[in-house]
Amino acid sequence: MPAKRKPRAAADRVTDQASIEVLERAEQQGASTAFSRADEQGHRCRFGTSGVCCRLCHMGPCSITKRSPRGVCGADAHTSGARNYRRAGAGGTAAHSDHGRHLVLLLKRAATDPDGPYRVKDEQALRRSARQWGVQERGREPAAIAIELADRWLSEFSLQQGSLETLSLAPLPRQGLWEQQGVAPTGIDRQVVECLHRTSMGVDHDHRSLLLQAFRTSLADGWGGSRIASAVSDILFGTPAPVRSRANLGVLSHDQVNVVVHGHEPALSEMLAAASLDPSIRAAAREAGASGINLAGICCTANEVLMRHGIPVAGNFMQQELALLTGAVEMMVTDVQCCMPSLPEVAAAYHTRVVATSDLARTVGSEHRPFDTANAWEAAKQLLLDAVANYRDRDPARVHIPTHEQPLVAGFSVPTIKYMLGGSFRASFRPLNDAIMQGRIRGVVGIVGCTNPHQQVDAYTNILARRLLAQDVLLLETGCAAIASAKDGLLAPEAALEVAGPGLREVCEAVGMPPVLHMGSCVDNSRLLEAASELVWEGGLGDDLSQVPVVGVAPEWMSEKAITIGCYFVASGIDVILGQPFYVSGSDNVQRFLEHETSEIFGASFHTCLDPEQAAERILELLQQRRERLGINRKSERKLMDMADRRGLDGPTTGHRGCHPHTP
Ligand code: SF4
Ligand code: MSK
Repeated sequence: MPAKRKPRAAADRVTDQASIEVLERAEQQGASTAFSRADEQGHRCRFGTSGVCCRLCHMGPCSITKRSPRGVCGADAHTSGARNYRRAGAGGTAAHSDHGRHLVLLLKRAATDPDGPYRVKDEQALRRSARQWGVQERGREPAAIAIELADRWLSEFSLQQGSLETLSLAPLPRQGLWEQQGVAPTGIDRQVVECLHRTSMGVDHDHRSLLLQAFRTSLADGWGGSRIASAVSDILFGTPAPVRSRANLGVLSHDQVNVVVHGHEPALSEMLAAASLDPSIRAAAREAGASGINLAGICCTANEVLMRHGIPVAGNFMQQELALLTGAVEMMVTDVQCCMPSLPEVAAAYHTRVVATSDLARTVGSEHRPFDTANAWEAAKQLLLDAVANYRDRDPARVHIPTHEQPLVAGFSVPTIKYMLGGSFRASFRPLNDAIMQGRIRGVVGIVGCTNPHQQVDAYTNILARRLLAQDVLLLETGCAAIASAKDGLLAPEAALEVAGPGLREVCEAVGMPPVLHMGSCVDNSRLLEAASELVWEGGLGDDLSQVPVVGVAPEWMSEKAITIGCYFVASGIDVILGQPFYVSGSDNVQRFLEHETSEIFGASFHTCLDPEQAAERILELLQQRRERLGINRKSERKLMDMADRRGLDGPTTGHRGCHPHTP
């Protein structure tokens, strides 16, 4: 048994004052949290963290060490490390892509049942997707387009041969590279199944072959399942546009019924957002003695309803238990992914009800009320009425809501960014490309991913974000990392502009764009690929994603989904910085492949930087290297470009919009 670690003080576990307050109280009360359990777990098992523990068959488990360098079957550390890595990546692809599948099925249901609770909310988004995926849209009714598109997308999951159609949304040179390297994925489901098959006992043992399959499967998610999920969400619920809101535990209310949505899939939370405005529900809340209903979110369900409705965010991943520990939550509604099994136990100390609403996700101790999209409206209203009824059981003496919250602006989809940069008639990335070429902006960095109790929550993300902004780097953020920045005040445009370097500030002020753009949930990392592709098509920054000055960072990741996201970024040609290492250190071959050989294959690789300052340095180096290769390594004076200049950008090495066959 590993020795317990000395418990860390609340201020060493979390960064923001709201979380420190709640955690200190929880510790005084002896409440168990993921923080205390991480300490109780002690030092993490070195077989597990180095990737050399194999449990794939019942001749094992085998621990591969210097003294016993092979498992019972003969698998060495390289086979074991690569198999474990690939299985984790398959889990990530399965999670995000299944989210996408559920949404496609919902789109089909909405299109075929005009009297049902869901409908196409954003016809422009539908027609945009139709053009991108090559579905005839002119002269057709939205329902017909939606049905054909949904069928097209469903076949991306079940495709048995040939490459995914959605790969055609990537720049052409990248598509060619994937074909040439044999990593262009076929059907999303088939990729996941193949991962499980190839990693079962006695099948694929070559670490290169195993790892290439990991990248292939991840591409099926990033350009397939996740990209489809974001597209359908926009069609059904609206393309995000800038919206003001607030973040941190202070958004919970003393005098309203607090309902917290948590998880990932937006189908129910969208209905809850609508139902929370229903006069009958608000009247019920008043009758119960509350002044209204306060809907708030945790994790990526929070990001979904924030992006489209401005619903406030109570917190990110490591704040899910803390929200309950305020004693002020009437109901937490969970769907799938990142919802800790500890929630019902934490809630049991208060009046809080935890309701699990997905058939996929039961948790012992929570109420299981699977949600049927056919009567979504009634289900959402009933959940809110039950939360209202629970308000009377709140014990004000046990409530502690921290006062801390931060204002924010979120809601930056790619069409919105284009609109901000160019207006409705000339929506384009041109001003951003020009600013990067002139050196006013050094590059673009995507900060994504989770929070992790083994790190001081949010600290890495926030230190890094501030360093990069000061160095004129534009930040695109998603998931729990975006919530970390929100709590740090960096999603308030005025505050972020104060931190930004002079070049970035000048550009952002000129075009009216904040320097940190919250682009959505972790499934919306596909939007970062979309934005990077726009930089390529706009011209002047190379003709492939491996050339544009863009880097991805997962500072405090913990989920298998982060492995998948990292892999599809790297396979797309975007370097990725990890704040937490992969569990592969037991195999130098696997490590070398991920950190070096990928560079030769994809033009990008993984870089582990445990320290945010070191990460900032590495990122600036990587951006600089790309700038040097593009020949834009010097800051130039601003020059307004005329048509002749712009035509000059369409040379053979600059890339142009024509690279993308379906670009509208
Ligand atoms: Fe051991 Fe091989 Fe079985 Fe893994 S697959 S548990 S290394 S015998
Ligand atoms: S919720 S996967 S903790 S980002 Fe998407 Fe946050 Fe990571 Fe879950």
